[in-house]
Amino acid sequence: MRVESITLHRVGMPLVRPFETSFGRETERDVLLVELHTDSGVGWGECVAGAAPNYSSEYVDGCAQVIERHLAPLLLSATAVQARDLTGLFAPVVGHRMAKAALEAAVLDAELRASGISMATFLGAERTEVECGVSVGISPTIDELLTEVQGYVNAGYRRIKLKVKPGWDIEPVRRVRELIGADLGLQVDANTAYTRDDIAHLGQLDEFDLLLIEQPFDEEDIASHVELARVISTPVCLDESIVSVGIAIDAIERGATSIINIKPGRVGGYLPAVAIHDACVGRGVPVWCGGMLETGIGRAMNVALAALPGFTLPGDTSASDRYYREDLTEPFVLSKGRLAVPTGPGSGITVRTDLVQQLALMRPRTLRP
Ligand code: OSB
Ligand code: MG
Repeated sequence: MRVESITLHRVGMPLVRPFETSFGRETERDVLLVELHTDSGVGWGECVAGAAPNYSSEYVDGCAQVIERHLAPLLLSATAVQARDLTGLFAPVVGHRMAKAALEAAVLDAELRASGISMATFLGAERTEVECGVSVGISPTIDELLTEVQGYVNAGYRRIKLKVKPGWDIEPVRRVRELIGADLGLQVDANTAYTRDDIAHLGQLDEFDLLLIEQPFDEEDIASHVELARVISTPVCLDESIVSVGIAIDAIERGATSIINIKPGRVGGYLPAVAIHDACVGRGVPVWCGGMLETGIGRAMNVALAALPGFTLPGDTSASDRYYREDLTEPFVLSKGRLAVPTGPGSGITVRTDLVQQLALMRPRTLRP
């Protein structure tokens, strides 16, 4: 396949409600989309970077620039390219995994559409639907949190994830556990908001029978996660720290993490995500599919990934209406707490280019050889 042009779109997607984490509050998702034209058809990819570099060092403007100046020229100069060649092709650019992943997704989509194979089949999916959880932001009050959680329980979500931070942890978790009862899965995500000094404090979470505690400490601080895992019974799960298969294996072997959140954008793409999945399966470590408030474009591929056999915990693969009033694709609709894995070629969805245009934050930029 030869890439003829790469068009970068920037879309402002209003969220149905603000999403607050320990690192910030978002009311609109600023999304970078990649539209690839090749000699065998079109492909789309979504970049998961946020507007500000507060979840990871990557952010939307930076991704757009590294794609435009460094990655697109490599892709546009390749005479024949497949998704599996991209790690090598992009190797001269250090890091910038979210930018690389957006291009990888578009290449995969184009390549699979051209050969009539679904993303799910290509990645090795074994299920036709996936169990869904929902990630619940920090609320102004516990009462508002309980109302929001009750809405998700009523909608059928299979597990609840609460965002926590110092000052918003033990009490909200206690009240939500009381509300949802003992049988529904509950977990927390701190997005690096704690330090090693908080280990005893975090131990208080053990009484709530949580599925896991996600990334309490800094992304580069594997050692503190090892310390925490030694003293609490709640499993420790890493998100931000896991940027490659090598780091995943190291963190597992050191005892820092016993469950891994896999986000394709964070690890450089769907193929690296599958490599981490395989490494985890080989070591008996369960994985689940994280989310970055994706539109239907990224969601379709995440749902395909989440259908692989090692994804044994419900993911942050929620329905379109948990995020957006109108999605950029046909909506993903929850049915009995599950989403159906798309079956069509490539990601299987149809991009609503009218909406991409309507919500555009800038004029699309087309890059050619
Ligand atoms: O840490 O998992 C996270 C959203 C943006 C950045 C980081 C995270 C999240 C979520 C939302 O938790 C997951 C989703 O529903 O897409
Ligand atoms: Mg997380």
